[in-house]
Formats: sequence, C-alpha cells, structure tokens
Amino acid sequence: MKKIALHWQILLGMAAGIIFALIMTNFSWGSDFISDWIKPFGNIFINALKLIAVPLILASLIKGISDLKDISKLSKMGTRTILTYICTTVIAVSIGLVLVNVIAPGKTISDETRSDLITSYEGDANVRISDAQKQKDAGPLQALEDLVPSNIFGAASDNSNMLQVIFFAIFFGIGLILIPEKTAKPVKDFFDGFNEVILKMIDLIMLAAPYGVFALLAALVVESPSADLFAALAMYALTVLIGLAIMIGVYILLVWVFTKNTPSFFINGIAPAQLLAFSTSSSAATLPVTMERVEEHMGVSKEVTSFVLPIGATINMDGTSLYQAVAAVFIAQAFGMDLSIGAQLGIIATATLASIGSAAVPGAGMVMLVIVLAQAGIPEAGLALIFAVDRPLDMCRTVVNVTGDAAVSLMVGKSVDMMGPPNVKEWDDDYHPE
Ligand code: DAS
Repeated sequence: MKKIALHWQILLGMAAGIIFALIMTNFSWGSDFISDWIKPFGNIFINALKLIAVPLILASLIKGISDLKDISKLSKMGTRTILTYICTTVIAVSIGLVLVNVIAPGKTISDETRSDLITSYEGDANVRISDAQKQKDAGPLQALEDLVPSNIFGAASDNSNMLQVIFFAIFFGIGLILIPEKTAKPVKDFFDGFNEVILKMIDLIMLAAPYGVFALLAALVVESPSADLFAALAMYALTVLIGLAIMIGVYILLVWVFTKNTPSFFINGIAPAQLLAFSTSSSAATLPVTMERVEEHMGVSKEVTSFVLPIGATINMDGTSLYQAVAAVFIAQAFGMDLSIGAQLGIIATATLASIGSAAVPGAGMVMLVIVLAQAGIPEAGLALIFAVDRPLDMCRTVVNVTGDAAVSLMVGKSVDMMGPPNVKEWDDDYHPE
C-alpha cells in the first residue's frame, strides 16, 4: 500500500483514539482497560520526546554555535543576521503571549474538568502543582542564579533545569570557537555526527507518533470525557493559528518597509516554499526550495542566501517559538496555574532559546516545548493534552518558520546591498545581483 504521509497517519491515529475510547466507554471495564493497557503507550511516547530534549539541545546548540565560526568572517552580514533573527523570534513569542493571555483558551475549562486534570496529573507525577509553581516563583535574581549549573550532569538529569543545559551548550560552543581550528575540528565533527544521530532518533520517535497519539487521545477521552476540554483544545489551536497568521503579516510589513518589495511580490515569491513546508513539516526539507525562491525569484544574491537561510533553518523558528509560548501558558491555564509576569518573561527567554535549539524536522518544536514547560514549572502532563492537535499546528508553524527565514534574507540582502531592485518579477539571464 502506498505509504501514507506521516501527518495523515497521525490524524488517523487521533481519530481512531477518540472513536476507540468512545466505544470502550460503553463497557463497564472499558475505562480501566484503556487506563491500564493503552495509556502507558502514550506515556512512553511522551517520555521518549522528553528523553531526546537534553541531547537535542546539546547537539543542535553546540553545532549551531560552532557553525557561527564562519560568521566571524562575515561579521557585517553575520551580526545583522543573528540580531534580526533574534528580534523576529522575540516578536513572535510576544505575539503568542499576548494572544494566549487575551483569548485565555485554558480558562474556558470548567472547574470540575480542571480538578480531574490536576488529580490525574498529581496521581501520575505525585507532584503537587502548587509546590511546582511555588519553587519557580522565587526571588527576582533567582532565575539568573539558576542559569548557571554547579554540575552539568545534575542539570542534565532533571528536566526542570533546561536553561542550565542551554547555558552549558552555549558556553561550550563559544569555547569551541575560541580554540585553534585544528584542535576544534574533531570535537566539531563529533557534534556534527551526534546532531545527525539525534535527528534520526527524532525521526524514529515520530514514526511511533500515530500510535502514541492514539493512546494519548484514548486516555484523554476516558479520563476527562468533558466536551469543554476539547472545546478548550480547539480554542488553543485557534489561538496558535491566529498568532501564526499575524506573524505572516509582520513579515510582509517588514519586507515592504525595509526592502520596498510589495506584499504580492513577497507572497508569490515564497508561496511554493510555504506549500512544501506545510506538507513536510520540515524547514530542513524545504530549505533547497526556499533558497531557490529567495535567490531566483526575489533577487537576493547567492552570497547572502547560502549564508542566511541555512542558519535560519537551524536557529530561526519564529512559528515554533510563538507556538511554544501559547502552548505553555495554555497548559498552565488548564491546570489552574496563574503565571506571574516574571514567569511569562522567563517563557520569552526559554521559548526563544528553545526555538533556536529546535531541529528543523517534524515534531522538534514539541520536543523542545518540554524545556519551556519544565523551566516554568508547568506540568509536562499537559503535553498529552496538546500533542493531540500538534501535527496540524506543526505544519502551520513550519510555514511561518520558512517565511521568516525568507523575510530576513531579503532584509539582510537589502542592508548589505546584495539585492536587486524591488518587485522584479522574473530575473532575466544577464541580471543577477552579485
Ligand atoms: N517542524 C519544525 C520545522 O521544521 C518546526 C517545529 O517542529 O516546531 O520548522
């Protein structure tokens, strides 16, 4: 049978999980059967995602930072590229935070459903939510102090110290850049290979996604059979989609203002890459098309695209960072946790860093969400809540990731004067900006 694309398999797994659970609830033993024999597979799947988070941060950040070594040679373009990428990511996270606080999808859940959620979470994780929240609301400089681990293995062993792992990865990457090239090469080669292995492991974990989603959804239906929970999930997904749409508008505006290229020129230029990003959920798989579209149809010179776009596919994931901010606050709302402004600002930092560390492959944003949740003391059990709708959102946020990379390429190309005149529809053979 022709292989069905993974996201259709996952959507099938979602539907099958709901239908299976609705059938089983007609039997007196149905709910127990699902809790005892099906739900564990959902937890195994979530644990596999959490398992890969720390190695993924180490691999992708150390590789990403050590790749920046080339940037020092292109300091003018490099600095502008990194700063612009960080700015667009912070804008994306901020849009996500404003929307999720205004729409508050997690607050539409009834108190009864919320207490069911808390009971099931505290039962599974035997952690009282209030305690988890309290330890995160310590003094103002506590967050800064917590950034530096006293023991990397201790930090790596507890998912709630993800920022410490990120700190170590960045620190290690900087050290790698500063030692002589000859000495650094074997270490850099090791982390390049290590990164490839981790990406392959994510691929393998995602192969189990249809079955993991089936189990998660079946458990969700029998354990909190409330319609308001599904309504809240729908509102959460809508909040993410509204944020992603606003982000596309922000890019169109930035390109219009900074490069004088019209919205229709930009959208017509990037549309084929957006469609590929939507169907593959992978910025990495879309990269060749993104480069061709930005170079051949939007006039940015190869010297800029061959530098800015690969870095962007690796560290600039604005759609992912917006999604992580919305998801984290939604889960906190669902569990009845009021996040302080300090905790939400912390989410801006962790979602920005987590999106930098997210790999450009399907489901990576979900893996890195573990960091944002753990750092803010938000129950990771919430992953089971939102993973049900993650894949369709992954397809949409990858479109935004790719669009953001293209927009920044145009802006950097314009700023270093390596870009053709605005709104050139098609490049004729003898005119390409060098
Ligand atoms: N699918 C990832 C990408 O390729 C983004 C994500 O998982 O959030 O951009």
